Amino acid sequence: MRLIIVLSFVVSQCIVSYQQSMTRCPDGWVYFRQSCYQFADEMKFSLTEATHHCSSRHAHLAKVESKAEDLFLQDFAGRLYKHVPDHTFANSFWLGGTDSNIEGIWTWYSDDSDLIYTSWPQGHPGPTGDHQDCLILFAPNNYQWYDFECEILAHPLCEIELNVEAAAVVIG
Ligand SMILES: [Ca+2]
Ligand SMILES: [Ca+2]
Repeated sequence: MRLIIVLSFVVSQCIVSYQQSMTRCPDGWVYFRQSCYQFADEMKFSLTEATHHCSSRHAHLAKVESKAEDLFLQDFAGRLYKHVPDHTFANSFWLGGTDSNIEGIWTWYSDDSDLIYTSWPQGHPGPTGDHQDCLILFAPNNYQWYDFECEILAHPLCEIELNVEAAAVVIG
């Protein structure tokens, strides 16, 4: 009985500390409006690999829900720009949007929700049936949203939404 009580205490403390760890950003991540972001510009992955990279850090590829978030991500990605000759995707970042389930219907990987906010430039997303089913911040065009093949190599842009309620408890 005593062992069970001790074990449940340990488990509950682990859960509490995990929730509390999500009230602030991991080291090296960037904070903006209740979310943490990792611009993994030292890595280049296909969409599938980038998704795994983020989930292994309890995160997901970034889900862009507002103009403010969009501009923040574009601006920060732009500051990381490095000159790499003749490499189209050298500085581009994966976001977590896709129309691989139903061509032309874009959803977010993280929760399967539809894209409410979008900032596609003129001409994007491209015509349906073109196999360009994944979403990147495209460096050569000022980090605007572009749809590309999911197999190209780009940097993962991971996001963790902070646990605001837990943060309020910790702060309170
Ligand atoms: Ca977001
Ligand atoms: Ca498509």
